[in-house]
Amino acid sequence: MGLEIGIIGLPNVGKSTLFNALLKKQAALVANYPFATIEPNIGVVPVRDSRLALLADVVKTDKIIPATVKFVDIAGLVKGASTGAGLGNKFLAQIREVDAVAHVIRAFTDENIIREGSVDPRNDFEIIKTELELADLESIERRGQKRAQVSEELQLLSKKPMLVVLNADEKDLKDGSEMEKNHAQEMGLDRNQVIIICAKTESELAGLPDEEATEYLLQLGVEKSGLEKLIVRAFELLGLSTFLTAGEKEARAWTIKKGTKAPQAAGVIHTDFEKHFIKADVIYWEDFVSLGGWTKAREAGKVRTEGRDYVMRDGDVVEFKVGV
Ligand SMILES: Nc1nc2c(ncn2[C@@H]2O[C@H](COP(=O)(O)OP(=O)(O)O)[C@@H](O)[C@H]2O)c(=O)[nH]1
Ligand SMILES: [Mg+2]
Repeated sequence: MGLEIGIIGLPNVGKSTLFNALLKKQAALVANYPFATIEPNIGVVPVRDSRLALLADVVKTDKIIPATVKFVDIAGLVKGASTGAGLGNKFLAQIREVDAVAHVIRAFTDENIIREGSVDPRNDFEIIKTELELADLESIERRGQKRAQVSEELQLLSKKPMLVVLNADEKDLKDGSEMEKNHAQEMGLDRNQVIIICAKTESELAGLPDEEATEYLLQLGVEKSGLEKLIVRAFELLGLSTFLTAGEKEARAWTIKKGTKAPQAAGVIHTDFEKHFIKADVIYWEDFVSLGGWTKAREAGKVRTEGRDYVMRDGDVVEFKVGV
């Protein structure tokens, strides 16, 4: 199960700048793990997870496969889009397909860059929200059905889980958390739905080697890059969680919904694994690392055997036993 996030927003707010930062990250990922064909408006980036390197070290493998997030650059949203020619079908379909939308809003100050329809964060937020609601109404009318019925079968755009990405000035990052809180309040959103980033800074960070990027972040007075923060918040918003596998072949992270039980988690690795699930050997990653891997952990009696009803915990290292 991969997480998919669609990037939307008015023109000239920094969507492409942010997306290009993503593509730089993708280039680094592809260098290690060749992907199949990739479309120009799609960027797949790794989810940073420091646990993987520790696991890889213990099981003596060089191969680390992080969980990934797929970003889709969804262009074409302007004020009046839903009333005029109507939002393009492609645009609507793209939004429907993603798990969540990241709504980029301009909050940087640069007089040289024209505000194309953008006024201020609150207003821009309302414009997009209205367009999505109008698009929903239009599709409801087109169906000619009763609203209550339709809302059940239609995936309403305005109900999509949403993160608001405020593209601010670099100097704003340091006190980002306060700014996030204030804007969230103003927009009537949950505090965790608003994220301050600086797209320009992201673009620079994405081009740097890890150590230099860390140094840069330190200078800015922030812990995580904007992209990392965005990914973490999206996981929280959608209630996602991660389990891990570690063997001779690779150390790997897998994305599941919180509350997923062992057989369904096994099914994320391979659909047959769910069908033929027998049991799961489970140990928390910290214990796995401190004990020194599967064999020693088993000798110490720290590996639990769990059955069909076991609810996976974030950070579990698992070996699924499946029949044939
Ligand atoms: N000062 C400043 N300019 C930015 C920032 N992000 C984007 N821009 C500029 O704003 C303009 C529009 O950005 P772009 O990413 O193309 O916007 P899009 O239309 O939403 O894709 C470009 O000239 C960018 O260089 C930022 O964080 N700070
Ligand atoms: Mg663009």
